Amino acid sequence: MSFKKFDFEVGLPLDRFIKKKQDDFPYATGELSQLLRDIALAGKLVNLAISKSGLLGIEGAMGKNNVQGEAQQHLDVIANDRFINALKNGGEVAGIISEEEDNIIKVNCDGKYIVAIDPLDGSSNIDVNVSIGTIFSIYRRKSEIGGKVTKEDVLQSGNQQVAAGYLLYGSSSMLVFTTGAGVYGFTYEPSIGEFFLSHNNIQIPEKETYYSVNEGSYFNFDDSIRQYIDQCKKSGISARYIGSLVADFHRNLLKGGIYFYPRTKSYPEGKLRLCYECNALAFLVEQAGGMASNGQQRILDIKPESMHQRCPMYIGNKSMVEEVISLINEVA
Ligand code: AHM
Ligand code: MG
Repeated sequence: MSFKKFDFEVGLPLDRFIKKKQDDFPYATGELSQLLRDIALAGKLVNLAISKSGLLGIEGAMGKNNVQGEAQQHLDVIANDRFINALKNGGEVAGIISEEEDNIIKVNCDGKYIVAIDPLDGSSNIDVNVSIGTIFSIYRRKSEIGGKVTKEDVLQSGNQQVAAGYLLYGSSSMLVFTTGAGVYGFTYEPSIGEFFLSHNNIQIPEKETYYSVNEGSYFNFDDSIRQYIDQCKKSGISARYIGSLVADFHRNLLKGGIYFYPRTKSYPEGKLRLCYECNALAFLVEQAGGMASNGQQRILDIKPESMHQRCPMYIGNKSMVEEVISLINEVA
């Protein structure tokens, strides 16, 4: 399926954008538009919680009380609750899978959509004021409306996504998403509580600006990956690694580069989760003219076998992803 890409006026509020673009959405019934609004609303609430976390004492470990004697909650638990509640209240969603929950969350048997979400990604950065994010994928359900959500509904390949995106909680907070017709970025204006279009039809630059990988694991990577890293260094490509997938991905999407999390000795399948981390970013990067692979095949074509399955990921500029894949094949 391919849809027309449009250039919109920068500064357009998210709601107006969604309304204008509705005709371009697959299944233009308005429900997907509403679902995106629900996600944006939960994103605002999470943004608020993050910006106050130091004051409210919710950034620390659970089991302690905050300064007001209230039980503290981890921000990732808060984020999970905010998104689940927003999606429950919205009514468009039949089922959710979340990094924070072992099982499928059954929401509304009359809902048409399935959401896969990592409510707050970048756990090592949550407590230290470094950018973190939310990642989401939206699918049409496969089972009949009115019935129970099935495994088949939640274990769809990434190429079945009807929309996907992320929220980045950083120096500015942003919502970036695609519905299969280009990638659009909205910056949050907290004083009036609105997202405005700031990044129109994002395309990843061809320039190989950055490589992003946790080099602390260098000696735990396969030879091919070590060779690729050495090659990046010899070419003088700058290294950038935050350890927050959304922030690392967002920077490379705007500046050009590759992010990768290969298999390691501790993570033989890689660390990242296919259903609610890799697929959404793979959809976005392809829409932006880039590429995402697990080293063997296109991320979007992998058929998930379980909800929390992990997968190696190489994502970013086509030229860089192709180069690392060819080394993986050569050295294997
Ligand atoms: P999380 O879902 O527990 O936060 O783990 C995913 C995160 C990604 O945001 C990040 O890219 C990666 O883990 C960093 O891992 P590492 O610390 O091993 O480099
Ligand atoms: Mg995560």
